Amino acid sequence: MYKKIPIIPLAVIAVVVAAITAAQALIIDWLPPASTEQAERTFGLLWFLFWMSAVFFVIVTSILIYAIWKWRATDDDLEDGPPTHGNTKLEIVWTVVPSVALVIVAVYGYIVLERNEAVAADRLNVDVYAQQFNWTYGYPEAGIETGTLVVPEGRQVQLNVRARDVIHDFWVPEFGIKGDAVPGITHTLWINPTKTGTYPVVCAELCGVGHGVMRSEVKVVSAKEYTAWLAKATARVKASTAATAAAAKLETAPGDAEAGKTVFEAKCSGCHADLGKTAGVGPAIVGTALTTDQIRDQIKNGKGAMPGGLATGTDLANVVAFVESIK
Ligand code: HEC
Ligand SMILES: [Cu+2]
Repeated sequence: MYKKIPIIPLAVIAVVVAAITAAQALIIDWLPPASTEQAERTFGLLWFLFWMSAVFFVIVTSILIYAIWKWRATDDDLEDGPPTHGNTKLEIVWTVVPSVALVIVAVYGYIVLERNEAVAADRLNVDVYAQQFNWTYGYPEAGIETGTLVVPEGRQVQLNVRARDVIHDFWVPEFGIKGDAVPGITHTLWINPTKTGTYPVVCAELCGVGHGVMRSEVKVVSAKEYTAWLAKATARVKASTAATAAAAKLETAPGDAEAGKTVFEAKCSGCHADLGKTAGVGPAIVGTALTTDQIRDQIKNGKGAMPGGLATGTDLANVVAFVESIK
């Protein structure tokens, strides 16, 4: 009833199909170089899945090609095929083989997931903030924020991915990780960088008109370089915080109305005529209902047609004192 298996033609077809399958897999550079332990494991699993599928693909495709070529019905053949009953042996084989294959893949996949998400006690915590259309990175232990993600090689990094507006997706192809940034949710990812270098951070979730340019960079540096970078970044943030605090202190210190008058004549008289007594481009200031804080805020930040930043520091404190003195 069954024809003998045509071993030789089938083998020839299989060799050709296998060669084409292997060539497209090997010639094209499908994956970026893995630069974390997670990427090494994930890419390994991916290739294992591919080669396993390739084996089945070659078997099925070769039989299909042979059947189409050899057993094709002629144009005038309108008969039904001969009725055949199932083949128990064959059915057992095509049930057991895929089942075993699936179990192998499931176990391998589980092992990769388990190892990729094994949390190290000495891990470095970094907050990743996605926002239309850029990325910011916070180092909670150091209290700083940066625009480029810098992480040390050889130490686990925990990325706490969050969104400040809409849904984004944090993706570093070389790291082999990708995670949605969803408002209200913290998505945790772990990486163990193994290769120093600079890699792209890509937003992988359509998030608005600027989505295509929502890129950033991550630098993997040696542990020593990381410590040096962190110290420098922390010092810079401290210095600018101190400068801002010092400026705020100057602005809010009690001002000298007499010195403020000079500032007013130089910076304000163009719009507030007659030392603020009558209206020019701006209204008369004498008798203003604004509080001291409101006056300071108005001069600092501007309002309507009045530009901000005309007086800063001690000048600001003095001109506020002057406006107060003519209230
Ligand atoms: C370019 C013109 C211009 C200059 C220069 C300018 N102002 Fe004004 N100022 C305005 C205008 C216009 C308003 C009204 C703004 C509004 O409420 O929309 C205003 C409003 C104010 C008010 C609020 C008055 C009120 O009662 O609401 C104060 C106080 C004031 N100016 C102080 C100053 C001081 C002090 C300076 C100098 C450091 C200054 N302005 C320089 C145009 C100017
Ligand atoms: Cu996006």
